[in-house]
Amino acid sequence: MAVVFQKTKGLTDKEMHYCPGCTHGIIHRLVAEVLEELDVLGDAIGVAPVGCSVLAYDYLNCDMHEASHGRAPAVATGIKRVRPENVVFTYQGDGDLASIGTAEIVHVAHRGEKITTIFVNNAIYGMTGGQMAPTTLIGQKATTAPLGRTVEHSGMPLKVSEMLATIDGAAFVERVTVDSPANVRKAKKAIKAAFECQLAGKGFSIVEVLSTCPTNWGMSPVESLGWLKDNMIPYYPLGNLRRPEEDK
Ligand SMILES: Cc1ncc(C[n+]2csc(CCOP(=O)(O)OP(=O)(O)O)c2C)c(N)n1
Ligand code: SF4
Repeated sequence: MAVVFQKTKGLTDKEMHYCPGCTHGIIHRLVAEVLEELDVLGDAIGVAPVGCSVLAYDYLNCDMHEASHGRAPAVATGIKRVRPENVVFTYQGDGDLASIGTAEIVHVAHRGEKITTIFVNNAIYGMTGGQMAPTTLIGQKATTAPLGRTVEHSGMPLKVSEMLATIDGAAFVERVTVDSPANVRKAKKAIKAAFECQLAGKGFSIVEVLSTCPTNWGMSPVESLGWLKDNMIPYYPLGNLRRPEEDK
């Protein structure tokens, strides 16, 4: 019988701990499928963050390292420099990357480190109970912004991909989401292109994935996908912001 669907070798058999409707699991699978399809599972070294995806090291079936508090890009830099033959990537949430570790991601892009970052933007701190993140939208409620975020108090939400795309060392920058089957396919294509950029030695590559946090948004899984589409995509438009010259 023809096999039409099977589990990717890129994921372990360990049951994931994510809340129902959380899209971290989908994004894990896309990263795992891409590593398998590029035949680099045996050469890949991932760096996990703090946040809900801290346990990515248990789920991705490649060598993994842990880095605390936004330092994943710095740790990945060290790994890639001593092992340039390996495929090195970080997997980070928006609290980890856009708040605690802003400096690390800016400087890794600035230096043009040949690593890949998967940046999961769910507009809130998930693991620690729904505090406001730099990416929280105006009017969005968070435990540290119970009346909703205001510009006066917190400034506008930080557009990380737009910021990184201005940096010369950033070779590939794209924003995607996983709210529909069509967008899941586009997200996988971008993740693959980012890893291919690293394999071609072209510089730093990052894919921002707009994600859900039904638990801290206080919504059902279906409602949270609708909220992402109606509120996040208009402020964080999908698409490629930077790719190597010859790929344009
Ligand atoms: C320096 C520092 N500040 C805060 C924390 C607490 N902390 C751990 S995980 C986390 C939130 C992570 O949120 P995010 O990166 O958005 O990931 P998510 O849980 O939403 O996937 C925070 C604030 C910490 N461990 N260290
Ligand atoms: S708290 Fe939010 S980000 Fe964390 S697993 Fe649950 S839904 Fe996902």
